[in-house]
Amino acid sequence: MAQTIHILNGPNLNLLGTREPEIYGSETLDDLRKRCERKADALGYGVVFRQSNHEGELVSWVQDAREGAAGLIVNAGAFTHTSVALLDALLACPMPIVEVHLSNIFRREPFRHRSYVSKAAKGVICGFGGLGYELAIEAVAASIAQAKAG
Ligand code: CA2
Repeated sequence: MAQTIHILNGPNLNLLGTREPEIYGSETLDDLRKRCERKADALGYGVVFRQSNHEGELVSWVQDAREGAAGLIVNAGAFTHTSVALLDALLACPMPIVEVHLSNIFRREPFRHRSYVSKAAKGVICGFGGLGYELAIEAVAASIAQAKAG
């Protein structure tokens, strides 16, 4: 069975494609899911793709990922900038973690410049819209291959 990459999306990302296309693009979350599934499949991975507006649910899903995921991609939405609980859950994960944001958070308001997630991430991709998720899958796959090679 294919190894899986878990992709977790935080609050309000279910609204993608309905508002603020100039910041977040015009793709819906379902478009992003399909994009991720195609990319992961091409690299030999399965995908678990989830979104929640609730911090505790995201924490539980990070804990689920500890059990079986080969890699983890997180767009924690606004919780990126606030959640120590999410950071603590991520720090307990042994697999490669890549943080992704659709927008370039460093070109935006100062409160978006700080990320708690980054401390647990191997790397961060931001500002490339939906393409960033595909880049994150490539980065996770490369990190897994690198770890296997020793
Ligand atoms: O750029 C990103 O991916 C963000 O994680 C998106 C979050 C924001 O709080 C972060 O600072 C950066 C917000 C997602 C909200 O998405 C919406 C999409 C369409 C309409 C309304 C909200």
